[in-house]
Amino acid sequence: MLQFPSDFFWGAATAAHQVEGNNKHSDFWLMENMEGSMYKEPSGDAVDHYRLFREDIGLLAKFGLNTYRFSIEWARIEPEEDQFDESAIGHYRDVLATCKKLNITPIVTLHHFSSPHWLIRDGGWESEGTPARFARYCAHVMRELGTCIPYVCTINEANIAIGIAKMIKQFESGGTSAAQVGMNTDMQEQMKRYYSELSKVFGIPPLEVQTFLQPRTDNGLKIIFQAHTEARAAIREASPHSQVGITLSLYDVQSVPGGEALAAHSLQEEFVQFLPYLQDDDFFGLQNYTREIYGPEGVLALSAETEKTEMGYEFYPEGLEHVIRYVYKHWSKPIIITENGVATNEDTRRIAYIDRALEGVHACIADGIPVKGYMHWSLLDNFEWQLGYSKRFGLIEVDRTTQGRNPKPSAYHLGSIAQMNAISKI
Ligand code: GCO
Repeated sequence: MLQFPSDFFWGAATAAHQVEGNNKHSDFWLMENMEGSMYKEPSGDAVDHYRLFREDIGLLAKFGLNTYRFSIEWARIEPEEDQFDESAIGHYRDVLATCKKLNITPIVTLHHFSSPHWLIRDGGWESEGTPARFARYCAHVMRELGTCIPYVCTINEANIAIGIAKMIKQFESGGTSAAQVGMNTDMQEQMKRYYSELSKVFGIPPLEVQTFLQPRTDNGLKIIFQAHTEARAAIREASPHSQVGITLSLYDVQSVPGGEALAAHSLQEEFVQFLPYLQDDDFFGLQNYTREIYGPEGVLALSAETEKTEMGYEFYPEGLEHVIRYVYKHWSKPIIITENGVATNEDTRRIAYIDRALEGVHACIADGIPVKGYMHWSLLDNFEWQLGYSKRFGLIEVDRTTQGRNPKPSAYHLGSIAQMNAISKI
């Protein structure tokens, strides 16, 4: 058995909008429910985690895991600008209390893709006012709940806009990449309709609609950097003991001869350019799902024989080890794997993915890399954004007609690895 450090965080992750249900004050709610929505289906009740969180965290503990990464929903805490909802704070206080009761360490994310719709009406993620607004919300949460939050991530996948811009460019130039499988076809027409409807529902001109999951201008990128640094300062002031970080989504970037420059450019854009803004962070949240191989013309298409996940990504758990080693070249503070997982309907493949990914994590730790925890994405099958409920990332299956939970063997598998490590230390 692989021996991990005794204080290793073994966990699973969720994001509020993907599991809670009825996140009605968020931008996503408007986008999912509007005419001509690009969403496969609306999130609706999701998997009712807002009501069933006790059961879900109870299951996580029962599997043998010791950490739960979840997000607090800005649109619930501050449904209208500067109006904070005490009942939403109370809800998350209960979630944190449940973790405490079950000896589960919470890792809290303060922004996981969705934003309050008022923020978008006011310029969203291209507005100079957004960093201060985000920091004010973070300060409020941390003043209220910080004593129960040991680890906090400001922004989830702060680099996602770069990946989205790349995906759109590749799509337009007729290329293919793992990331774009699952996107709707006829993209330009859809985008036109989408933007005109967006404009209607947000009540602002189409080009002013700037949600988080859109390509960013250089100015928008600066706003993200600033949102993180201002939030970090606000969190430290409100809750000095909480460890602060960010999460970035990173492919294992590889190249074949002729693709080296493009691969290096990709790493620069998606990772290296963020580093100056993270120097004061306490940890780095690393998220990885697969690899991308660059050739002279861009990302190579996957061959027909390649094993693919439900997302159309290459099944490649070894990517995690490679990305950890790459990050460590630039980052010597603690690393937490805040997401890693696979969309599949064959749970045996999830088990294989977990085992192979953990072998890589273990090898990194053995080489002295400070990896402090592994959060599997995801605790529950959930709302995979534009792709709706069709992608199964969960350790727990959910019957959305009854909201009944059915843990998969992979849940017990991951939990038993955690448990064996805990027991062997006694
Ligand atoms: C992300 C998000 C998650 C996704 C997951 C699977 O990484 O995009 O953090 O919300 O659901 O990655 O695609």
